Order: sequence, then structure tokens, then C-alpha cells
Amino acid sequence: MTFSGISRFAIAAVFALTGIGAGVGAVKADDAQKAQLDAMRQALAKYKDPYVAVRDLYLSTVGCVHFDGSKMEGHMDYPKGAMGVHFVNVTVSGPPDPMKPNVLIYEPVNGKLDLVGVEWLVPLAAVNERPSLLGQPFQGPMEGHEPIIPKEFHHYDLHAWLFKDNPLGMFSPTNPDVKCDGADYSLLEMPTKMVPGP
Ligand SMILES: [Cu+2]
Repeated sequence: MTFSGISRFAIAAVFALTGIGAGVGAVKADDAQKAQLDAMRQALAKYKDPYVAVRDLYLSTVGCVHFDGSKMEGHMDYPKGAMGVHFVNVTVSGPPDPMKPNVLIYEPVNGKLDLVGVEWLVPLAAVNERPSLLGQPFQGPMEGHEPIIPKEFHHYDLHAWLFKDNPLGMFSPTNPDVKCDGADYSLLEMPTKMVPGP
């Protein structure tokens, strides 16, 4: 083997090793996130009973929010699907806490409410950069979601579909498998207007 042959071999070996290292790192990160999501599911499972949620001050905002997939310049890109019924806890504040989301999301099914996900809302005024949680950057900043939240409430938000699979991904804002069809207070919303960030 010539010198350049040896060094080429050495470089190839180093790439192979770092490749393996990166793979193991990704697997560990995946495992850590899976463990975190499982811990959250365990902590929040009590809210499958909506009365337990209300007692802890997660209050129903009534409307079953869904989007038809309309695209609007300068507005959020919400794929066709639902967000369901938001139970909002305005007593939760401070940095977003995985174990204490400020919103619980329910899907109306046969006259009952099924817990399907959670959401964190962070007021734009409370931060000087885009928040992130579980390795996910928040979406926004955007106006409040009319008619339930006044549009002056500029905020970032992040959804996590902990209790119902989402074909668009755990953190997609809408879930096409969640339905508001036939629900009381089915509420079709237009994509929310975005606002300038910090
Ligand atoms: Cu939402």
C-alpha cells in the first residue's frame, strides 16, 4: 500500500467509525425521547376523565376546532385535519413544562370526550426567542385563534398527539384522524395569521 493508499484507508476508517457513533447517538436520542413521551403519557393519563381535567382548572373552550387545508399567504400552514376541543388552563405559566402542558385536547366520540393530545402555548411577550420542547421548535409566532382566543394574544404553540397516532407526525398541529364531524360546536377555523417574531 502506498502512503496515499494508507491515508485514504485511514480516512475511510475514521468516517466509518464516526458514522457508527452518529448512529448510536441518534438511537440514544430516540430512546430518550420515547422514555420522555411515555413518562408524559403516564403523568397525564388521569385526564382521560375530563372531570379530573376541569377540577385541575383545564376548562373546556367548547368548539371542536378543525381546518380544511386552505393555504393563505402570511398565515399558518395547517394541513387538513382537526385540533379537537381545547381545555385551557390559564393558571399554568412560566417556561413550557412537558409534564404540565397548558392545554389538553379532546376528540368528541359518540357523545364522550377522548383525550388525544396536549398543547403548550407561550405568549410572544414572555420570550425573546422561539421556544422549543422535546427537541421541537414551537410554531408561530401567530395571532390568537379567533373566536376562542382574542387575536391580540400573540403566541407560539406546540402540539403533541400523545394519546392518538397522527399520520402527519407526533408534533403536527393538526391530526387528520381526529374528527369534529357531527360534533356539537364543530368549529371550522381559517389558518391563523402569523406575526413578526423577535
Ligand atoms: Cu391547538
